[in-house]
Amino acid sequence: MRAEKEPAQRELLPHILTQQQADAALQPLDAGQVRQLALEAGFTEASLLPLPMEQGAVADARLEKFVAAGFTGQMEYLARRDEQGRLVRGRLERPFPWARSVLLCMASYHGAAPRSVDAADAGAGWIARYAWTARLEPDGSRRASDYHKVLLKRLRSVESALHAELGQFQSRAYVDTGPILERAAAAAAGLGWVGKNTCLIHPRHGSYTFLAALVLELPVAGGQAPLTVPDRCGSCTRCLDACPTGALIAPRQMDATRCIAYLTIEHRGIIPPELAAGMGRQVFGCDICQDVCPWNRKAPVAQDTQLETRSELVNPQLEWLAGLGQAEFEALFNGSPVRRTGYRALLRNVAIAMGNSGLGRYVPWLRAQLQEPAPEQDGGLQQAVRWALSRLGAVREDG
Ligand code: B12
Ligand code: SF4
Ligand code: SF4
Repeated sequence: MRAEKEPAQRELLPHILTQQQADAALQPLDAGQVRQLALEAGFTEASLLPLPMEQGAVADARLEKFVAAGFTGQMEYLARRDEQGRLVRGRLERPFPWARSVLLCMASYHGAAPRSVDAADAGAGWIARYAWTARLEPDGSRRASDYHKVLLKRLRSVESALHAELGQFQSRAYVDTGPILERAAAAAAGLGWVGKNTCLIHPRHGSYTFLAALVLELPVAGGQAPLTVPDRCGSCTRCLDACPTGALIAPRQMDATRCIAYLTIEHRGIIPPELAAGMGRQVFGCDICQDVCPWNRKAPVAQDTQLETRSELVNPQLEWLAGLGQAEFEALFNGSPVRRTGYRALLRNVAIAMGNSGLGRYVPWLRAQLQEPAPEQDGGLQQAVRWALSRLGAVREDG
C-alpha cells in the first residue's frame, strides 16, 4: 500500500518540480473528514496537524535537555542522532522529510477498576492499567490484547481508506515505536495539554489514553493548525507530591531513570537499591501520578471491546505472580504488554514488592530463590531478593 514499495510518478516529482509545485500535485486532506475516518476506525479522538509544527523547535530543545541530563537511561533509541548530529526524533521532518501532515489519534483505556492509590490488601501487587487489556472474541471469550497491535490495526485501516480514496502517497503508521514525540505532537494537534506529570491530558477523557500517529505526505487543506488546549493544571501539584521516587523533578520534567515505569519495564539488570523502597508494590509500570490527577476522576469509562479490563490483573496477589512458572507466565501474558518485561524481570520486581510489603510470609519464597543456581542472565533477581530479605529483617548470615 505504501508508495515507496511502488516507485511511481511521485518519486520523480522532486527532481523536476519545485517543492511548492510538488505539494500542489498532492491532493490536500480535509481535516474534518480524516478525523471522521479515525473515529470510525475506533479511536476516541483524532486531529490532523499540518507540518512542520509550530512548536517543533521548542519540543526538540526539550528533548535535547532531557538527553543531555542523562534521563534516557538504557532507552538509547531516544538519543539517536542523524549524520548532522541532530536528534532524530526531535523533529518530525528529520526522519520524514517528505511529510506534510500527521494524524494524531487517541484511544481511551479509562476503566472503572480501583486505582493504585486506593487502599488494598498488603499482599497485592500493582500492574499498570494500560497492561490489563483484553479483547472480547465473538464466542464471548477474552484474550490478552496489546494496545500497540490494536491501535496499529486501526491506524492501518485509516491509511488504507485514504489510499483507496486519494491514490498513492507516502505514509507511515506508528504506535509508540516511531521516532516521534507523540505527546508534544498530540498537544500541538489540540488533543490536550501536557500535564505536570508529563502525560497528555484530554479535557474530557483525562490521561488514560494511548496515542498513535499516521505520518502523511499530503498537506492539510487550508494549512491551519488546530486550536491548542490551554494548560489546566493550574496550581495543582498532586502528581509531583505523590511520585514516590522523585522522578518528576519539576513540572513537566522527568528523570526517567528514577521512574518506576522505567525501572520495572525498561531497565535490565539490578535495580538501584536507593530506588527500590520507593517502588512500593508496583511490579509492572506505575499509575500513581495519573491516579492522583483530578482530571482522571470524571473521565468517562471507555467502551472498547479490544481494550477491556482483565480483572485477574487488578491488584494481583504477589504469591500468585511469584508462583508462576516460565510456561505459565508465557501463557498468561501472551499477547499482553507485560510479556515485554520478561519472566525474570517480573520476578525481580515481585521480590522488591515483597520486600516493601512488610509481610514475613514471603521470606521462604525469597530464600528459595537464593538456592536457585543463578542463570547467566540473572537480570538482577538475586540482588533484588537479598534487598527484600534485608528489608524484611530476615537475611541470614550466609545469605
Ligand atoms: C520513553 C517513554 C517512556 C519512558 C519515559 C517517559 C517520559 N516522560 O519521557 C517511561 C518508561 C518512563 C514511560 C512511562 C510511561 N509511559 Co511512556 N512512552 C515513552 C515513549 C516511547 C517516548 C517518550 C519520549 O520521547 N520521552 C522523552 C521526553 C523528553 O519526551 P515526552 O515525554 O514526550 O515529553 C515531551 C512533552 O512532554 C514536551 N513538554 C514538556 N513540557 C512541556 C510544556 C508544554 C506547555 C508543552 C506543550 C509540551 C511540553 O516536551 C517533551 C519533548 O518535547 C512514548 C511514545 C512516543 N513515541 O512518544 C511513550 C508514551 C509517552 N508513554 C505512554 C504511557 C501510557 C506511559 C505510562 C503511563 C505507562 C505506565 N503506566 O507505566 C508511563 C507514564 C509515566 C509518565 N508520568 O510519563 C503514552 C502516554 C499517553 C499519554 N496520554 O500521555 C505514550 C505516548 C505511548 C503511547 N503511544 O500511547 N514512557
Ligand atoms: S509513573 Fe510513577 S514513578 Fe513515574 S513519574 Fe509517575 S508517579 Fe513517578
Ligand atoms: S495531578 Fe495536578 S498538576 Fe499533576 S497533571 Fe494532574 S492536574 Fe496537573
